[in-house]
Amino acid sequence: MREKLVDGFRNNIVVEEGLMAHGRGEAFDYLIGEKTTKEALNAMRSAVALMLLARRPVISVNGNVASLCPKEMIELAEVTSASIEVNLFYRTLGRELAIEKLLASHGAKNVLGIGSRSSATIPELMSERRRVDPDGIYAADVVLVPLEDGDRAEALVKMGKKVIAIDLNPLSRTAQKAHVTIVDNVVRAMPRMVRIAKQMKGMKRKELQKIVEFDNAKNLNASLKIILNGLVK
Ligand code: PTJ
Repeated sequence: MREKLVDGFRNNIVVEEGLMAHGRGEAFDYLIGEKTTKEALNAMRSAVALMLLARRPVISVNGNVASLCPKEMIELAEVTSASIEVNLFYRTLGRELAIEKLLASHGAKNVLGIGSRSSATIPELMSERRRVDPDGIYAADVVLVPLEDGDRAEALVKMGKKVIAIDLNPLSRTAQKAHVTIVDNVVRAMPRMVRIAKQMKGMKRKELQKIVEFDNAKNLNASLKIILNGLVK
């Protein structure tokens, strides 16, 4: 993972802050035992059901996600019929184009959010992440935001979108504000979600609606307990 991120950094895909964010994630990953927990799996099931039920699901991609798991992320988009949008906190056109090229080399066809395509604005958000694609995040009903900063997760919720987060820190603002939070490493969560999506794809909407039902606060507390127990042990 570190090598992929350093490569991404050298190729203008990952930013310095992304390397730091990874270090924070690693610390939490050690504490949850570097494995997918039952709680994370429950959250993934609810998240995938939400995506399959959505009218316009979108996966938001930043530098870290593009470097760590491009293939699996594209596969998840395909299975759930989601759009892929590049949306960067530290936005530069050069980085957007580098990420678009990387995703295209893994088979992504129509990557949203590049350059002037991001002409819509998320209200109340000051960072560069406020600029979004009118055909992507702006119009989405469900947005998957792996490895996110808290402000935008909160702003998307305020816009009435269902937000799914993948974040190793159950206490982060993103984790706390999202409707469904998967406390797991993005490199384990993405392929697992692909498998779950393939299994669920044939299910009736009613069955999926039952799976969507999910208590995020309860699940986050359970994830936090795993971390605390890890520390005690
Ligand atoms: O590529 P950009 O310009 O959009 O910038 C991306 C970063 C990651 C720098 C930006 O979104 C950012 O600053 O994010 P934060 O606020 O540092 O939040 C990142 C969160 O992801 C933290 O809570 C980390 O614990 C968590 N995290 C880090 N690595 C992983 C992770 N969660 C899941 N899987 C990981 N591999």
